[in-house]
Amino acid sequence: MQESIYGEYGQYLEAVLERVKTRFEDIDRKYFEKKGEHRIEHISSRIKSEESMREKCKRKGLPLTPESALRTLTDSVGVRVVFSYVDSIYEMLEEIKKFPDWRIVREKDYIIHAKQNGYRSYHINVMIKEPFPDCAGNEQGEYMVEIQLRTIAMDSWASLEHQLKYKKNIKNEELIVSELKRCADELAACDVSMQTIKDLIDGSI
Ligand code: 0O2
Repeated sequence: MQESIYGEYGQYLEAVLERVKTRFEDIDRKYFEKKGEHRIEHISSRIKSEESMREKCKRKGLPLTPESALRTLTDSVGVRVVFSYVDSIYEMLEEIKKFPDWRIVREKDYIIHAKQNGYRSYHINVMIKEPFPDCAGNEQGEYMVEIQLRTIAMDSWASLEHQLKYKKNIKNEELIVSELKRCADELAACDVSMQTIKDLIDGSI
């Protein structure tokens, strides 16, 4: 049998993922206790499959080793946090920046700088201190996690666009690309309106 690209460290990835999810759930629970409402709508997560990680390493010209999969590439563990309102994303970011055991190594604001196809989301890649050994030889290891912060609207667009991308033999591709972009921009406008409605209800504007 082929050896795992994650080596012996693959056994810790599920625990890393669970600890990240718990961190967000705890923050949201505390927020609910204080304000009586949730900011997080839902959380989804995945460990990148062996196949997908091998393919990505090859595509990037990296050797198929745990070091490439767990340190050079930063998305072996992925957590997607979906919020009801845009402002909550930036509030959560400020909180994340204060965690003493998390260090942001890469940050991409695809909300202010949406991708050309209309994709919106805030991506951060964090290095997290964990109570497990890592492939760099540390007993108290460091693991990379990609966190995507989005609204419900951004998430629904990305899910549908992802499904459509894998459909074969698409006719009128140009039209579909421009329609998808139009939908993304309309949803972004809705996000702004929903935020304004919330702020009006809260009396903050
Ligand atoms: P999965 O299974 O979702 O993880 P890469 O593109 O991975 O070589 P990079 O710089 O890490 O390089 O990519 P980026 O743009 O920071 O983030 C990649 C991830 O963001 C993707 O993961 C998607 O989850 C999401 N994403 C980025 N662009 C789009 C897009 O145009 N549409 C959709 N639906 N999702 C997007 P993976 O690896 O594709 O898969």
